[in-house]
Amino acid sequence: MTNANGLKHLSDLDLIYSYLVNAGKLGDLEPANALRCALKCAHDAGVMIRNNVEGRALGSEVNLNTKSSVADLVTETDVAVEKCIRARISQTFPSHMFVGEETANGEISQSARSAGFVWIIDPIDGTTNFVHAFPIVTVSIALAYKDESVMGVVYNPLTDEAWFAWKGCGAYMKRACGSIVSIRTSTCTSVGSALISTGFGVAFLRRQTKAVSEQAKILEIVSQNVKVLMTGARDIRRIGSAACDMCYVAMGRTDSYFEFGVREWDIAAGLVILHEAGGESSTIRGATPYSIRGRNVLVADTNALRVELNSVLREDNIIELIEIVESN
Ligand code: LIP
Repeated sequence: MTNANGLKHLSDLDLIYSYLVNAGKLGDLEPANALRCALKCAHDAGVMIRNNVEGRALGSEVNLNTKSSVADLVTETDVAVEKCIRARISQTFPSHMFVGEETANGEISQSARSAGFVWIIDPIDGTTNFVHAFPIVTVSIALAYKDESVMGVVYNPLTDEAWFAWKGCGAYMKRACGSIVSIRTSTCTSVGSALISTGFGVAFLRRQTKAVSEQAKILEIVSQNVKVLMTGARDIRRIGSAACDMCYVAMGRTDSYFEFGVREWDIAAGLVILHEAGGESSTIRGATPYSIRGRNVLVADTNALRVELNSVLREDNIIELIEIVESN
């Protein structure tokens, strides 16, 4: 059964249990209840996002603000979507905690993270795309238990494509037509045959700060890596949503993705989906396992491609440079 928007209400389908056949209870949490809640939140958030974009075609405006720089955008819809998701989750799971880009980006203590459930939310990943109605806009919802990510849900309401995974149970995609399929990464093993996506970190490169030399160094490293791929890879893509980048690698649409400056909410859900689809992750210079609170990420379909990229891409001390820029 599909609704008018083409998104199967998985919560209405027994199918959901078939995706979680290997998932045991976590504390008092039934995985199916968490996944059903996340998919319903993603679907309802998608309606808010799609209505806003379609409303602009009829003349309504997008209410736009900036955060850390003129390139770091936030809209009323970002905040409204995150509040809506948090309210629904809190209603179902009142003891659970949140990390969210717009309303919950303060620190949660390590002891709290290690003890319970934390939902990690990016209400609109690809806000610049959303503002421009460029159709790569995703809602990203992850769940971590005792500081280990166990569930990821990513939904693009503008293409009506959704991806979801539960640790140990595989990764799946709900296609625009409504069918649900299991997904696996591609089998590319060399940079020369790879389609690779990345981001340029314009949000911190465009900050008005005194750390001009650090910004110049970041720009040099980012540009150097793009140059290496322009001559070495089959081609490069920049789609503007880290969560979607991760899902594209998970389903084999691209072979690898890397970016400096990502945040936990950008990648937490996509990382579960990518790993369940057989993908590999590390920092850009190869440190593994990748921590979702890191600031630079590289994911690939195979270990061979990841290792080759680790050897040709520069990372230098970019995290320190980002922290200097962000603290100025
Ligand atoms: C976006 C990331 C993307 C990055 C953008 C932006 P947001 O997140 O998903 O990878 O390149 O600059 O940070 O801010 O739209 O949620």
